[in-house]
Amino acid sequence: MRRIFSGIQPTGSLHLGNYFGAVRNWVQLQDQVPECIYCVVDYHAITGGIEPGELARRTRQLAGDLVACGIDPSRSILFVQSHVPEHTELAWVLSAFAAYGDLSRMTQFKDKAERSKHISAGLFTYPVLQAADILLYLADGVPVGDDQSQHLEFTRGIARRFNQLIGVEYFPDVATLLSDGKRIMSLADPDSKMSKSLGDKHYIGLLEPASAVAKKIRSAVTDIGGEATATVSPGVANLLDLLHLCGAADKADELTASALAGELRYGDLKLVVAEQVNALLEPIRERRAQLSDAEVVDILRSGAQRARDIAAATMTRVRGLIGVGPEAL
Ligand code: AQP
Repeated sequence: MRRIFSGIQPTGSLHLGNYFGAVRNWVQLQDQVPECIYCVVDYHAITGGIEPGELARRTRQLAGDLVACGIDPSRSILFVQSHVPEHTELAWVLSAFAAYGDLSRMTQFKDKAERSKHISAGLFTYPVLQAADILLYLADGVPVGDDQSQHLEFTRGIARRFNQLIGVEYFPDVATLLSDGKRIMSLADPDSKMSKSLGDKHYIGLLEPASAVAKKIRSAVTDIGGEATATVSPGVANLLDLLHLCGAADKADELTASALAGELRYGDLKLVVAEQVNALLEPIRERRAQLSDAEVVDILRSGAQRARDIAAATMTRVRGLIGVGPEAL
Protein backbone atom coordinates (compact mmCIF):
# COMPACT_ATOMS: atom_id res chain seq x y z
CA MET A 1 0.00 0.00 0.00
CA ARG A 2 1.45 3.34 -1.12
CA ARG A 3 -1.13 5.95 -0.16
CA ILE A 4 -4.19 5.89 2.08
CA PHE A 5 -6.92 8.45 2.67
CA SER A 6 -9.63 8.75 5.30
CA GLY A 7 -11.94 11.45 6.60
CA ILE A 8 -14.02 12.31 9.63
CA GLN A 9 -16.90 14.74 10.07
CA PRO A 10 -16.72 17.67 12.49
CA THR A 11 -20.25 17.02 13.75
CA GLY A 12 -19.38 16.78 17.45
CA SER A 13 -16.91 15.16 19.80
CA LEU A 14 -14.69 12.32 18.72
CA HIS A 15 -15.98 9.17 20.42
CA LEU A 16 -14.72 5.69 21.21
CA GLY A 17 -16.45 4.30 18.09
CA ASN A 18 -14.52 6.73 15.86
CA TYR A 19 -11.33 5.98 17.78
CA PHE A 20 -11.38 2.18 17.73
CA GLY A 21 -13.09 1.97 14.33
CA ALA A 22 -10.87 4.41 12.49
CA VAL A 23 -8.56 6.86 14.23
CA ARG A 24 -6.39 4.38 16.12
CA ASN A 25 -5.86 2.54 12.83
CA TRP A 26 -4.94 5.86 11.17
CA VAL A 27 -2.27 6.37 13.81
CA GLN A 28 -0.86 2.84 13.44
CA LEU A 29 -0.86 3.00 9.63
CA GLN A 30 1.54 5.95 9.79
CA ASP A 31 4.26 3.36 10.54
CA GLN A 32 3.30 1.16 7.59
CA VAL A 33 2.18 3.35 4.69
CA PRO A 34 4.45 5.98 3.06
CA GLU A 35 1.67 8.54 2.50
CA CYS A 36 -1.24 8.92 4.91
CA ILE A 37 -3.80 11.64 4.15
CA TYR A 38 -6.38 12.48 6.81
CA CYS A 39 -9.16 14.97 6.31
CA VAL A 40 -11.73 16.78 8.46
CA VAL A 41 -14.70 16.63 6.10
CA ASP A 42 -16.61 19.82 6.84
CA TYR A 43 -18.60 19.79 3.59
CA HIS A 44 -19.98 16.39 4.61
CA ALA A 45 -20.98 17.78 7.99
CA ILE A 46 -23.32 20.40 6.48
CA THR A 47 -25.50 17.73 4.85
CA GLY A 48 -27.05 17.02 8.24
CA GLY A 49 -27.81 20.68 9.05
CA ILE A 50 -25.89 23.87 9.67
CA GLU A 51 -25.39 25.62 13.00
CA PRO A 52 -24.03 29.05 12.11
CA GLY A 53 -20.78 29.88 13.86
CA GLU A 54 -20.24 26.36 15.18
CA LEU A 55 -18.69 24.52 12.27
CA ALA A 56 -15.32 26.29 12.16
CA ARG A 57 -14.90 25.81 15.92
CA ARG A 58 -15.73 22.11 15.66
CA THR A 59 -13.40 21.67 12.70
CA ARG A 60 -10.50 23.18 14.66
CA GLN A 61 -11.42 21.17 17.75
CA LEU A 62 -11.57 17.87 15.86
CA ALA A 63 -8.27 18.48 14.07
CA GLY A 64 -6.61 19.12 17.45
CA ASP A 65 -8.21 15.97 18.87
CA LEU A 66 -6.75 13.94 15.99
CA VAL A 67 -3.27 15.28 16.71
CA ALA A 68 -3.75 14.44 20.40
CA CYS A 69 -4.70 10.88 19.38
CA GLY A 70 -1.36 10.53 17.57
CA ILE A 71 -1.83 11.83 14.02
CA ASP A 72 1.62 13.26 13.38
CA PRO A 73 1.51 16.22 10.95
CA SER A 74 5.20 15.79 10.13
CA ARG A 75 4.42 12.33 8.70
CA SER A 76 0.77 12.59 7.61
CA ILE A 77 -1.15 15.21 5.70
CA LEU A 78 -3.89 16.54 7.97
CA PHE A 79 -6.21 19.11 6.41
CA VAL A 80 -9.77 20.38 6.03
CA GLN A 81 -11.89 19.33 3.03
CA SER A 82 -13.21 22.82 2.20
CA HIS A 83 -9.63 24.18 1.99
CA VAL A 84 -9.08 22.11 -1.16
CA PRO A 85 -11.82 23.07 -3.66
CA GLU A 86 -11.00 20.16 -5.97
CA HIS A 87 -13.05 17.88 -3.65
CA THR A 88 -16.33 19.49 -4.67
CA GLU A 89 -15.23 19.86 -8.29
CA LEU A 90 -14.48 16.14 -8.61
CA ALA A 91 -17.71 15.31 -6.76
CA TRP A 92 -19.68 17.06 -9.50
CA VAL A 93 -17.85 15.16 -12.20
CA LEU A 94 -18.35 11.83 -10.42
CA SER A 95 -22.05 12.55 -9.87
CA ALA A 96 -22.42 12.10 -13.63
CA PHE A 97 -21.03 8.57 -13.25
CA ALA A 98 -23.04 7.68 -10.12
CA ALA A 99 -26.28 5.77 -10.48
CA TYR A 100 -29.40 7.11 -8.75
CA GLY A 101 -30.40 3.50 -7.95
CA ASP A 102 -27.09 2.82 -6.16
CA LEU A 103 -27.47 5.98 -4.07
CA SER A 104 -31.04 5.01 -3.13
CA ARG A 105 -29.76 1.75 -1.64
CA MET A 106 -27.32 3.36 0.84
CA THR A 107 -28.32 2.27 4.34
CA GLN A 108 -26.67 5.29 5.98
CA PHE A 109 -28.87 7.59 3.89
CA LYS A 110 -31.98 5.62 4.80
CA ASP A 111 -31.11 5.64 8.54
CA LYS A 112 -30.27 9.33 8.63
CA ALA A 113 -33.24 10.32 6.44
CA GLU A 114 -35.55 8.52 8.87
CA ARG A 115 -34.23 10.67 11.72
CA SER A 116 -34.16 13.98 9.78
CA LYS A 117 -36.88 16.60 9.50
CA HIS A 118 -35.21 18.12 6.44
CA ILE A 119 -33.71 15.51 4.12
CA SER A 120 -31.15 17.42 2.08
CA ALA A 121 -30.11 16.44 -1.44
CA GLY A 122 -26.56 16.61 -0.03
CA LEU A 123 -27.37 13.79 2.39
CA PHE A 124 -28.46 11.72 -0.61
CA THR A 125 -25.35 12.48 -2.69
CA TYR A 126 -22.99 12.24 0.31
CA PRO A 127 -21.34 9.03 -1.01
CA VAL A 128 -20.42 10.82 -4.27
CA LEU A 129 -18.49 13.49 -2.34
CA GLN A 130 -16.91 10.72 -0.27
CA ALA A 131 -15.84 8.93 -3.48
CA ALA A 132 -14.34 12.22 -4.70
CA ASP A 133 -12.42 12.66 -1.41
CA ILE A 134 -10.79 9.27 -1.87
CA LEU A 135 -10.27 9.20 -5.64
CA LEU A 136 -8.84 12.74 -5.72
CA TYR A 137 -5.76 11.31 -4.00
CA LEU A 138 -5.77 8.07 -6.03
CA ALA A 139 -5.68 6.33 -2.65
CA ASP A 140 -5.07 2.57 -2.52
CA GLY A 141 -6.80 2.05 0.81
CA VAL A 142 -9.27 3.68 3.19
CA PRO A 143 -9.18 2.85 6.92
CA VAL A 144 -12.78 3.12 8.20
CA GLY A 145 -15.33 1.52 10.50
CA ASP A 146 -17.70 -1.14 9.20
CA ASP A 147 -20.55 1.37 8.68
CA GLN A 148 -18.59 2.81 5.75
CA SER A 149 -18.12 -0.49 3.86
CA GLN A 150 -21.12 0.11 1.63
CA HIS A 151 -19.92 3.60 0.71
CA LEU A 152 -16.53 2.19 -0.26
CA GLU A 153 -18.16 -0.41 -2.48
CA PHE A 154 -19.97 2.49 -4.11
CA THR A 155 -16.62 4.32 -4.57
CA ARG A 156 -15.16 1.26 -6.30
CA GLY A 157 -18.21 1.14 -8.57
CA ILE A 158 -17.88 4.80 -9.58
CA ALA A 159 -14.14 4.41 -10.24
CA ARG A 160 -14.75 1.37 -12.45
CA ARG A 161 -17.53 3.09 -14.37
CA PHE A 162 -15.35 6.15 -14.95
CA ASN A 163 -12.41 4.04 -16.15
CA GLN A 164 -14.65 1.98 -18.40
CA LEU A 165 -16.53 4.90 -20.01
CA ILE A 166 -13.42 7.04 -20.44
CA GLY A 167 -11.38 4.07 -21.61
CA VAL A 168 -8.41 4.63 -19.30
CA GLU A 169 -7.47 2.72 -16.12
CA TYR A 170 -7.13 5.96 -14.17
CA PHE A 171 -8.78 5.55 -10.76
CA PRO A 172 -7.50 2.68 -8.57
CA ASP A 173 -9.60 -0.03 -6.95
CA VAL A 174 -9.52 1.14 -3.32
CA ALA A 175 -9.28 -1.38 -0.49
CA THR A 176 -11.43 -1.10 2.65
CA LEU A 177 -9.13 -1.31 5.68
CA LEU A 178 -11.16 -2.42 8.70
CA SER A 179 -9.78 -2.44 12.25
CA ASP A 180 -10.39 -4.83 15.17
CA GLY A 181 -12.88 -2.32 16.58
CA LYS A 182 -14.80 -1.96 13.32
CA ARG A 183 -18.21 -1.68 14.98
CA ILE A 184 -18.51 -0.31 18.52
CA MET A 185 -22.06 -0.29 19.80
CA SER A 186 -24.01 2.36 21.71
CA LEU A 187 -23.90 2.04 25.51
CA ALA A 188 -27.57 2.91 25.87
CA ASP A 189 -28.79 0.83 22.92
CA PRO A 190 -26.30 -1.96 22.17
CA ASP A 191 -28.18 -2.97 19.02
CA SER A 192 -27.22 0.35 17.36
CA LYS A 193 -23.72 1.55 16.56
CA MET A 194 -22.12 4.11 18.88
CA SER A 195 -23.01 7.42 17.27
CA LYS A 196 -23.12 11.09 18.16
CA SER A 197 -26.45 11.78 16.50
CA LEU A 198 -28.28 9.29 18.75
CA GLY A 199 -27.60 11.55 21.74
CA ASP A 200 -25.17 12.05 24.61
CA LYS A 201 -25.83 8.83 26.53
CA HIS A 202 -25.08 6.71 23.45
CA TYR A 203 -21.37 7.49 23.16
CA ILE A 204 -18.20 8.13 25.15
CA GLY A 205 -16.36 11.25 24.01
CA LEU A 206 -12.58 10.92 24.10
CA LEU A 207 -12.20 14.17 26.00
CA GLU A 208 -14.94 13.66 28.55
CA PRO A 209 -13.77 13.85 32.18
CA ALA A 210 -12.89 10.50 33.75
CA SER A 211 -15.86 10.73 36.13
CA ALA A 212 -18.31 11.23 33.23
CA VAL A 213 -16.81 8.26 31.37
CA ALA A 214 -17.17 6.06 34.47
CA LYS A 215 -20.77 7.23 34.94
CA LYS A 216 -21.73 6.42 31.33
CA ILE A 217 -20.17 2.97 31.58
CA ARG A 218 -21.96 2.36 34.91
CA SER A 219 -25.26 3.15 33.16
CA ALA A 220 -24.55 0.95 30.11
CA VAL A 221 -27.40 -1.40 29.17
CA THR A 222 -26.54 -5.05 29.89
CA ASP A 223 -29.05 -7.74 30.93
CA ILE A 224 -30.16 -9.21 34.21
CA GLY A 225 -27.38 -11.85 34.31
CA GLY A 226 -26.99 -14.59 36.91
CA GLU A 227 -27.70 -17.52 34.58
CA ALA A 228 -25.39 -19.64 32.44
CA THR A 229 -25.91 -18.83 28.73
CA ALA A 230 -24.48 -19.92 25.38
CA THR A 231 -23.64 -16.34 24.35
CA VAL A 232 -23.44 -13.03 26.16
CA SER A 233 -25.98 -10.26 25.45
CA PRO A 234 -25.05 -7.44 22.99
CA GLY A 235 -24.49 -4.91 25.81
CA VAL A 236 -22.15 -7.23 27.72
CA ALA A 237 -20.36 -8.22 24.51
CA ASN A 238 -19.78 -4.53 23.73
CA LEU A 239 -18.23 -3.90 27.16
CA LEU A 240 -16.02 -6.98 26.77
CA ASP A 241 -14.97 -5.76 23.30
CA LEU A 242 -13.99 -2.41 24.78
CA LEU A 243 -11.87 -4.23 27.34
CA HIS A 244 -10.11 -6.19 24.57
CA LEU A 245 -9.51 -3.05 22.55
CA CYS A 246 -8.04 -1.27 25.55
CA GLY A 247 -5.38 -3.99 25.66
CA ALA A 248 -6.79 -6.00 28.59
CA ALA A 249 -7.41 -9.18 26.55
CA ASP A 250 -6.61 -11.61 29.43
CA LYS A 251 -9.01 -9.84 31.75
CA ALA A 252 -11.66 -9.77 29.00
CA ASP A 253 -11.31 -13.54 28.41
CA GLU A 254 -11.55 -14.25 32.12
CA LEU A 255 -14.68 -12.09 32.49
CA THR A 256 -16.24 -13.60 29.35
CA ALA A 257 -15.88 -17.07 30.87
CA SER A 258 -17.53 -15.99 34.10
CA ALA A 259 -20.32 -14.16 32.20
CA LEU A 260 -21.09 -17.35 30.24
CA ALA A 261 -21.14 -19.31 33.50
CA GLY A 262 -23.66 -16.80 34.89
CA GLU A 263 -21.21 -15.80 37.61
CA LEU A 264 -20.23 -12.31 36.53
CA ARG A 265 -21.44 -9.29 38.47
CA TYR A 266 -21.92 -6.64 35.82
CA GLY A 267 -21.02 -3.89 38.30
CA ASP A 268 -17.52 -5.44 38.50
CA LEU A 269 -17.25 -5.63 34.70
CA LYS A 270 -18.26 -1.97 34.36
CA LEU A 271 -15.69 -0.91 36.96
CA VAL A 272 -12.83 -2.65 35.10
CA VAL A 273 -13.99 -1.29 31.73
CA ALA A 274 -14.16 2.27 33.14
CA GLU A 275 -10.63 1.94 34.59
CA GLN A 276 -9.19 0.65 31.34
CA VAL A 277 -10.96 3.18 29.12
CA ASN A 278 -9.84 6.05 31.36
CA ALA A 279 -6.25 4.76 31.38
CA LEU A 280 -6.32 4.76 27.58
CA LEU A 281 -7.86 8.22 27.33
CA GLU A 282 -5.77 10.02 29.96
CA PRO A 283 -2.65 10.61 27.77
CA ILE A 284 -4.90 11.79 24.91
CA ARG A 285 -6.61 14.31 27.21
CA GLU A 286 -3.20 15.51 28.44
CA ARG A 287 -1.80 15.98 24.95
CA ARG A 288 -4.96 17.79 23.86
CA ALA A 289 -4.72 20.26 26.75
CA GLN A 290 -1.24 21.27 25.56
CA LEU A 291 -2.26 22.10 21.98
CA SER A 292 -3.24 25.67 21.17
CA ASP A 293 -5.71 26.77 18.47
CA ALA A 294 -2.90 28.63 16.69
CA GLU A 295 -0.82 25.43 16.43
CA VAL A 296 -3.80 23.53 15.03
CA VAL A 297 -4.54 26.24 12.44
CA ASP A 298 -0.87 26.16 11.32
CA ILE A 299 -0.95 22.38 10.94
CA LEU A 300 -4.14 22.60 8.85
CA ARG A 301 -2.75 25.37 6.68
CA SER A 302 0.35 23.44 5.70
CA GLY A 303 -1.67 20.21 5.37
CA ALA A 304 -4.01 21.91 2.86
CA GLN A 305 -1.05 23.13 0.83
CA ARG A 306 0.34 19.60 0.53
CA ALA A 307 -3.09 18.11 -0.22
CA ARG A 308 -3.77 20.73 -2.89
CA ASP A 309 -0.64 19.81 -4.83
CA ILE A 310 -1.90 16.24 -5.24
CA ALA A 311 -5.54 17.24 -5.79
CA ALA A 312 -4.72 19.84 -8.46
CA ALA A 313 -2.74 17.28 -10.49
CA THR A 314 -5.64 14.79 -10.38
CA MET A 315 -8.20 17.40 -11.40
CA THR A 316 -6.05 18.59 -14.32
CA ARG A 317 -5.94 15.00 -15.57
CA VAL A 318 -9.67 14.42 -14.99
CA ARG A 319 -10.63 17.62 -16.83
CA GLY A 320 -8.42 16.55 -19.71
CA LEU A 321 -9.91 13.05 -19.79
CA ILE A 322 -13.51 14.26 -19.95
CA GLY A 323 -12.84 17.32 -22.13
CA VAL A 324 -13.66 20.29 -19.88
CA GLY A 325 -11.58 23.28 -18.73
CA PRO A 326 -9.60 25.76 -20.82
CA GLU A 327 -6.82 23.29 -21.70
CA ALA A 328 -9.34 20.96 -23.36
CA LEU A 329 -10.29 23.53 -26.03
N1 AQP B 1 -19.63 2.99 16.29
C1 AQP B 1 -18.58 2.94 15.48
N2 AQP B 1 -17.77 1.87 15.47
C2 AQP B 1 -16.68 1.81 14.66
N3 AQP B 1 -16.35 2.83 13.81
C3 AQP B 1 -17.14 3.92 13.79
N4 AQP B 1 -17.08 5.06 13.09
C4 AQP B 1 -18.11 5.86 13.44
N5 AQP B 1 -18.86 5.25 14.37
C5 AQP B 1 -18.28 4.04 14.61
C6 AQP B 1 -16.04 5.37 12.12
O1 AQP B 1 -15.49 6.63 12.43
C7 AQP B 1 -15.05 7.26 11.23
C8 AQP B 1 -15.56 8.67 11.16
O2 AQP B 1 -16.93 8.60 10.94
P1 AQP B 1 -17.83 9.81 10.58
O3 AQP B 1 -17.12 11.07 10.48
O4 AQP B 1 -18.69 9.41 9.43
O5 AQP B 1 -18.61 9.83 11.85
P2 AQP B 1 -19.96 9.22 11.98
O6 AQP B 1 -20.08 7.83 11.44
O7 AQP B 1 -20.84 10.24 11.37
O8 AQP B 1 -19.98 9.19 13.49
P3 AQP B 1 -21.28 9.22 14.20
O9 AQP B 1 -21.02 9.38 15.62
O10 AQP B 1 -22.09 8.06 13.75
O11 AQP B 1 -21.85 10.58 13.69
P4 AQP B 1 -23.29 10.84 13.26
O12 AQP B 1 -24.13 10.28 14.34
O13 AQP B 1 -23.32 12.34 13.13
O14 AQP B 1 -23.46 10.14 11.96
C9 AQP B 1 -15.56 6.40 10.08
O15 AQP B 1 -14.50 5.62 9.58
C10 AQP B 1 -16.60 5.52 10.72
O16 AQP B 1 -16.71 4.27 10.09
